Amino acid sequence: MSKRNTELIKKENILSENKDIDIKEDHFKELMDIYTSAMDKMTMYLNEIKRDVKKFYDYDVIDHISSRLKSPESIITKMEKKGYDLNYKELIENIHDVAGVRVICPLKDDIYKMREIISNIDEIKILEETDYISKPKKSGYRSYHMVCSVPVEYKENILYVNCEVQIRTMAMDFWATLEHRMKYKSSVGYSEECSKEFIKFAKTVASLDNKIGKLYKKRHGNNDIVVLKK
Ligand code: 0O2
Repeated sequence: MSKRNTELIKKENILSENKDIDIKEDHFKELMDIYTSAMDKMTMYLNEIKRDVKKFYDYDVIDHISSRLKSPESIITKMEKKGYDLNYKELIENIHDVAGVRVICPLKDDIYKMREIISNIDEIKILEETDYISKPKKSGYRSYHMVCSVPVEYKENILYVNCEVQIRTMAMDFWATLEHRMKYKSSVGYSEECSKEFIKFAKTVASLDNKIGKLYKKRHGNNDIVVLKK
């Protein structure tokens, strides 16, 4: 359990320890507002990075940024699937992707540059990192995931709120978006054969990312972006 997350629980009596979740009540909406603020704050930092790198290096390390708040149904489904009690304490402590921000980069190397830049932002604490690029999921899914703790002003307090940042290339995003729609979150059953097809597509995408990366380096050299302290 992150210490920062505990602060979110303690400071807010709305999130009293074992109160059961009711997605229709104001407590839940208030909590979602807090997560929305974290998501917006993270997006703001990322937009600043995008702008600064463009300004100083004339380089687009980020193609685009998107964000989403996990739907109440998806939160409950995930908690049930993972066997958590449906109360606020369990939600805040264990579900790290309620606030989610996605960073889409042109090249695979950009992902690791972004990771470094994000970890140098003083206000942000990295709680967890998963490199699904060097170690893809069984499905073929590739992305770099970071669970960040983001400071958010709330009723004259500073709360530290978790926000998941997913960093991936445009090619990885193409695969993940379609696989998410067609298979990962689809209610339509998928055959073993189709799953194997998706794994093959993921390998094609990975190879494409590597080839484009090599070609870029050959023509433009390394992009030595010096990590700026924010
Ligand atoms: P939503 O609410 O639909 O946007 P998990 O491994 O999923 O049981 P965990 O430990 O939270 O749970 O994993 P992680 O690393 O946070 O991954 C969860 C998110 O990663 C998913 O969010 C997807 O966005 C993405 N993801 C993970 N695996 C796959 C995959 O096989 N295919 C695709 N397309 N995306 C994946 P949700 O659940 O979609 O959240």
